[in-house]
Amino acid sequence: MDAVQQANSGHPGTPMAMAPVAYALWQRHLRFDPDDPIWPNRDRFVLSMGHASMLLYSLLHLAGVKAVNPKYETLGDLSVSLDDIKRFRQLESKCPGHPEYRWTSGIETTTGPLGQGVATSVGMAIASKWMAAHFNRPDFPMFGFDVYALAGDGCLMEGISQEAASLAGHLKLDNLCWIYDNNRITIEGSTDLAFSDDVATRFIGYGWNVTRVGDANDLAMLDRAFDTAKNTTGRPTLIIVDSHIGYGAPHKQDTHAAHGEPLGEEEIRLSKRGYGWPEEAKFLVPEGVREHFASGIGARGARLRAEWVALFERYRKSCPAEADALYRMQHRELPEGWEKAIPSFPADAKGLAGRDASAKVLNAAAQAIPWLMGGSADLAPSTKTRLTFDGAGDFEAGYHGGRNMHFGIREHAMGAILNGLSLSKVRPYGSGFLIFSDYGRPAIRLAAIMEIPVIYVFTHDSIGVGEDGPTHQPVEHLLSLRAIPGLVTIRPGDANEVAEAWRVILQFRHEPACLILSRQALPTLDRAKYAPASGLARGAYVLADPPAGPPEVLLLATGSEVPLCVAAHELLDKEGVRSRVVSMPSWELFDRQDQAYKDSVLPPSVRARVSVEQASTLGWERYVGSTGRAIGMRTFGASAPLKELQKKFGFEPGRVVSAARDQLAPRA
Ligand SMILES: Cc1ncc(C[n+]2csc(CCOP(=O)(O)OP(=O)(O)O)c2C)c(N)n1
Ligand SMILES: [Mg+2]
Repeated sequence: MDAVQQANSGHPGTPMAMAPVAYALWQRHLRFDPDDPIWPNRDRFVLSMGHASMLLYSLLHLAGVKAVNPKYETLGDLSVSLDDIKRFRQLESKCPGHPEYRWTSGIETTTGPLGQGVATSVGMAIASKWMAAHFNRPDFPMFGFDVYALAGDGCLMEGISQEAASLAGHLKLDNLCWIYDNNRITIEGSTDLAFSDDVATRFIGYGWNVTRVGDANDLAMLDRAFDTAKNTTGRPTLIIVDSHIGYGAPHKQDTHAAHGEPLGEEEIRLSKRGYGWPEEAKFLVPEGVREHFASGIGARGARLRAEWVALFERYRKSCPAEADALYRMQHRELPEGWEKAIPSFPADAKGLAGRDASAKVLNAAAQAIPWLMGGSADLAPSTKTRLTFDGAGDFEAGYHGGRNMHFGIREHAMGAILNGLSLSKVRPYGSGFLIFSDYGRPAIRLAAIMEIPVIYVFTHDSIGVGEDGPTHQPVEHLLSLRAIPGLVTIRPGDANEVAEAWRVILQFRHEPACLILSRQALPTLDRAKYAPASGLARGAYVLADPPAGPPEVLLLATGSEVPLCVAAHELLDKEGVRSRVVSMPSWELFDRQDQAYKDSVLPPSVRARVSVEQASTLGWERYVGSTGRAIGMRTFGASAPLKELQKKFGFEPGRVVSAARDQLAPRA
């Protein structure tokens, strides 16, 4: 109440109502050591209703959770000090408006967009099961953590939570527990306005165990519910808790006024009076409270972590290879020599599709990196992301050791689950058609905010899809992914660029990436004739130059348009026009290069420039300049065989040649 009042902004009602629920869970059940909030086998707590962030900041403070630095060390500082709480929602405070992973230690995932947290928790529960299957040995139970997520009406209304709950039930994730704050209030007022689901029946239908606590202040019943969750096997648990938003605020309890604005000084005073709390004291932590937490969650967590660390020491001796893998995985490192697995492809005019080249690279890399796992939203036969080698297996209800995930047709939940896997340090990839990246975009955006190395493989990358037509042909998607800060997009132009793209992406530790691949075959360029594909690492590189003399026109392309520009380049050469082909698979990687490199690829003196990409042209002016020419898509595509579409939309060498000539013509 005090923090929200002081910030003059925030959400007091739900932290007030949920405090006993969070208390019961943290103090009596959660296996979490405040002294080491990144201990690998800790239970996870996700505040899916991120607007109730003050609840989480209060817990982190009162439990004495320590800050972790980027080198994964705890140096003794509190993650959230009382001063941070006093500076709730202010610049640089460890208590921003919504909980932010990587910014405040002890926060397991960034939440705020409703539904993301619960869906992410499913990924964490999957990770726990997978790591148990992969690392545990007789006498060595290295993994087996539980995952708890607190969710409100909003989370349960959102489609993503329904996708995620459906999959969690199907996978029988009995290490997962969602707590539903059934306060029947959202921003506009009562849930009577828009929500009359029978939530219990719905979750029973998903295959969950459902239990109820009729009063959020009933610690004994909460205890029983958490015990039930822990003892339930073969299905996740939903605990429906009836609560009163703004509990104890005499005029605002049970109203939407308690949701998202300060209570006001007078209402706070009256609430404190009702609680038997000193009315005038602000930010008061009474004597003994911190000690109380230390003797509960603190003592339990310290004991469990010490046991785990001792176990790990013995594991290191008995199972050194597994212990090494576990350590590397936790530190986002790769196994020694993994790079040797990356194949290269011989020149081949017929070539192969981006997705087929990727299948080969992914399968090779996954054999070298045992904790690389993922799957597709029911499109693996098309995205070619299935791991096909012996022992890869499927992650299923009956077998949690498989590495092929089947997300079902649930792109949005897939995105959040990938985030949950990555936050648990498994290396995840997910795949689908580029067109459906929109269905998972909010989760992709969160991966970028959290700076976690999730990998997306998006195939069927353009009108190159052909006959499926405009509903399946991405136009604006590439640009819209490029617009997400921190997300690296790579659209390789041939099989060797695909291999180099994987090499680059797999080394990322703090950034998500989208690999954008063609459905159709692309020629594998002769790298004896053209520059090596390793240039991809710098985002853009000179692929081909005129046989003699400096280039007078630059042809910039990505993906399937690289071979198109190579063909145009050869035609121009016959006409005596000196063109340079720049393969530019990644804007983001190129933008990171120093000016000298950028100028060496795109010499500022050469203003005649043509970009070619089967996608929205928006943004290419950054590279072709205001006088350059961007060839791309300005409308939706159409349903026809690829060849006809290339003709209709003008992706033919002749068009590039004439655009290059236009660029060189003297301007009026
Ligand atoms: C995806 C998404 N849509 C909308 C919002 C804006 N929003 C924040 S809280 C909220 C109402 C949430 O209601 P509920 O989950 O019941 O929380 P309570 O009011 O009970 O705290 C809304 C619509 C959001 N954060 N995320
Ligand atoms: Mg509510």
